[in-house]
Amino acid sequence: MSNNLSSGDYVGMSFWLISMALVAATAFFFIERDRVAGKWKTSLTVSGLVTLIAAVHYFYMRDVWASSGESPTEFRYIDWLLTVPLLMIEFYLVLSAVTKVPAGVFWRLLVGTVAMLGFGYAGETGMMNASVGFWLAMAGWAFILYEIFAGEASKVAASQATPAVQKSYGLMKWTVTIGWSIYPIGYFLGYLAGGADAGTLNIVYNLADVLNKIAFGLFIWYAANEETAAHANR
Ligand SMILES: *C/C=C(C)/C=C/C=C(C)/C=C/C1=C(C)CCCC1(C)C
Repeated sequence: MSNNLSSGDYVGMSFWLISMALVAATAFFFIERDRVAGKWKTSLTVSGLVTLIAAVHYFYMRDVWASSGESPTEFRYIDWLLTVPLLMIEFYLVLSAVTKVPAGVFWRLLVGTVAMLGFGYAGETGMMNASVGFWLAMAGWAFILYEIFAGEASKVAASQATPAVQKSYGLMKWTVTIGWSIYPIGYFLGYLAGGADAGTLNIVYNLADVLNKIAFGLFIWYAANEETAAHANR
């Protein structure tokens, strides 16, 4: 058993690279928080918390991988359990920075996220039949997608958000659709379609996290900047 990276362990290296990118992103979001208008600070704090929580998990995940060559499923799910609800709540925060948003939006996003992850974990660890867990988790994801594409959140965004917020909302929404689809595909291949190569799966998850955690935060940072500049008295 070794906790070091061996040359040629590209999966281990991707864990290490992403860990560092997450640390840097955390510093960036926390420093930039100082520069944006007051009502944007919470969104940037949450972006920084997401990358901070993920960075710490990545250090541990890399160790699991480097020492055993196994997928760090437990750490991934604990990371998701903390970061995914925070990412979802960003939709509420971003809209709240420019308009009044009904509390139901916040709760529906949270409930959909928790259901998605809870059923996914139950299915993946054998507490529940793997396909039943998968489909229930998919229903949780569909519920979230409905809210942000056609539900109250989307209506608030379309009718009351500024152009910069609409742009960032759109990018966030497509990230949750396309970027997030990587995880159920991985689950499907790994548990329902006869198994996937653990190394490939981990590299794909690691790259997906760059989009879903770091780029997602940058989309919010973009709106925060535009709105801060638009309201600056110069
Ligand atoms: C930063 C980490 C993120 C954004 C992780 C997101 C994870 C998901 C969207 C997982 C979704 C799942 C399904 C939709 C069905 C199968 C079970 C899951 C939990 C893999």
